[in-house]
Amino acid sequence: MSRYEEAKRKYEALGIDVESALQKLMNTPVSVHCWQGDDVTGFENAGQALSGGIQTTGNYPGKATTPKELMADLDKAFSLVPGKKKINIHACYAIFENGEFADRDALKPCHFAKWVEYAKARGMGIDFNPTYFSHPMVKDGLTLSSPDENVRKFWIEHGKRCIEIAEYFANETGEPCVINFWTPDGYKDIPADRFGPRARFKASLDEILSIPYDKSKVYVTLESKVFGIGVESYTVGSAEFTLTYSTKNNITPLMDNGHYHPTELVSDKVSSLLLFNEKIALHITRGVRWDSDHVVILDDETKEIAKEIVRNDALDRVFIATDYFDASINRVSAWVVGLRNIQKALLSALLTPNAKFKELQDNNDFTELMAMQEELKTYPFGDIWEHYCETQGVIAGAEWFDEIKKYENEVLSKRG
Ligand code: RNT
Ligand code: ZN
Repeated sequence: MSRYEEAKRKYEALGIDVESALQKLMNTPVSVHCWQGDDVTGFENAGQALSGGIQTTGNYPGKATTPKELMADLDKAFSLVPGKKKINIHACYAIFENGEFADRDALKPCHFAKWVEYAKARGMGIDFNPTYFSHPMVKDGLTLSSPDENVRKFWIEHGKRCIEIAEYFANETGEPCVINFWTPDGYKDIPADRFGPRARFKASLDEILSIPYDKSKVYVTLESKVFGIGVESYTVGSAEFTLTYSTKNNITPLMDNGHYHPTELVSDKVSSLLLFNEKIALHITRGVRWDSDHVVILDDETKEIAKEIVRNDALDRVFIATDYFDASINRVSAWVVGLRNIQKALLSALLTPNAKFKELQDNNDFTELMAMQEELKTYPFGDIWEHYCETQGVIAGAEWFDEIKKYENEVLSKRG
């Protein structure tokens, strides 16, 4: 009997249907953030530093600086990760040709035709993000909540243009497009008026969402945040604001697990949001003491988030996306490690006797629940994982890293 067969029997003895777990996993899309590949730089070449209170640290050689390089790096990463993927891009990754340029308030679908071509050739959908940072029209750290009407107008227009582009992605790829709104708006120090900026943000969002779009193809999500670098005291798009706005306006709330106070856990929030929303969205990341966007590892919180999705039968109600950026290590490897870990976390949740565990909880049998949960941790998960990778045509074991070394030698190290 193969190691897989043996492992499968063990899980089956717990009442788990392993084949169906693998089937579910391979059909669950994970939206892969393109911005890990170039430290959130994009292609506008406007010489703008990364702003918005987010930061990449590190200077590992080989960063992608052209669409061609970024796409090649994405391909390398995709080849080492099992499961269904979508590609998640930001507006600042527009691809201009023949010396053409369009500012953020004038972006058109044609500026993303190359991404559509890329996605179609790989049978992938595309998710999208308007870019409300790294731009001279971010005035005093503000965009949609700015007291300056011209600033607000510019960014409202950007939002509208991006919704149009999102619909174009959905139409072209045949897969719905999740478009996430996140703005860095906030203040470094204690504000004198908290209400005004939020009222302006609300009005700006209302205006953006007033344009017609096909809600069966375009899912608008709104991401909250607690603070950013240089924006420590007040964030306009706080958790209360974005949750209430999303629910009231029938859009989708997005939680990034780096965007809460360190003892707050997104895994605990998923169930509440699922009760009140048809769909919810996640940015999976790893904050180390702050919203540092370290590479996702197979830690307890990542596994707990996966459990909440799986045991609430919500794999088709949660838009799962990655969002981290580490410039201190090989960027392709960073993608692969984080994405494999999300697959592993989901698989591990799928290989859990969730119904049985719920029953133990409801019967107040916390002794057995603890004993069983701890026993499960040393079940032969790795054998199922390896089998899953093999069926997906992806290197199962640590040898995937040889591919990274090869790619670094042959491609990344040759970049200026
Ligand atoms: C920032 C948010 C946001 C960005 C991306 C680049 O704190 O997490 O999602 O990381 O839009
Ligand atoms: Zn995020």
